Amino acid sequence: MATNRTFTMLKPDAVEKGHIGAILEKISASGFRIVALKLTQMTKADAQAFYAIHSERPFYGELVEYMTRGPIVAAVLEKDNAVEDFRTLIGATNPADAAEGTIRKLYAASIGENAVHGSDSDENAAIEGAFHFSGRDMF
Ligand code: IDP
Ligand code: MG
Repeated sequence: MATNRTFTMLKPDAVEKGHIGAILEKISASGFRIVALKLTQMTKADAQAFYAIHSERPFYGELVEYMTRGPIVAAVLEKDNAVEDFRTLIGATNPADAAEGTIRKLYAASIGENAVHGSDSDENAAIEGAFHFSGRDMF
C-alpha cells in the first residue's frame, strides 16, 4: 500500500550554494507539506550507513566524502503519492538527463553532486525518515 510520505535531503552542494530557500519553496509550491525539517551534518558513519546499499559501487567513497563535507537539510514530506511525485519533481540522478524544471536540472552540477535526495520506495522513505528524526519531531 502506498503511503503519503517521503524523505529528502538538500545535499551539501545545494546548501553551500545558498539554494535552501529556493528548493524548499519549489517543494512547497509542488504540494508537499513539511512534516519534519532540520539543518544537520552527517558523520562518516551516518553516511556509510545511509548509503550502505551502494557500498560495493565505485563511487561509494566519493559519495560519503561529499555527503559529510558540510551541513544538509533533512526533511520528511507529505503528499498523496509522495515518493513517486517527489522523484518526478527532483528529476533523473544525472542532471544532464533530468527534465526541464526539475530540481536537479535547476540546481545540480553533476551525477555525483546532484543537489537533492529523494526516497525510492515507501519502505525506504520510512527507514530514511526514522534515520534522521524521532517521532516527536514529525508533525
Ligand atoms: P538517486 O539519488 O537518484 O536515487 P542512486 O543511484 O540511488 O541515485 O545514487 C545515490 C547517490 O549516489 C546519487 O544521488 C549521487 O549523489 C551518487 N551517485 C550515483 N551515481 C553516481 C556516479 O556514477 N558517480 C558519482 N556519484 C554517483
Ligand atoms: Mg537512490
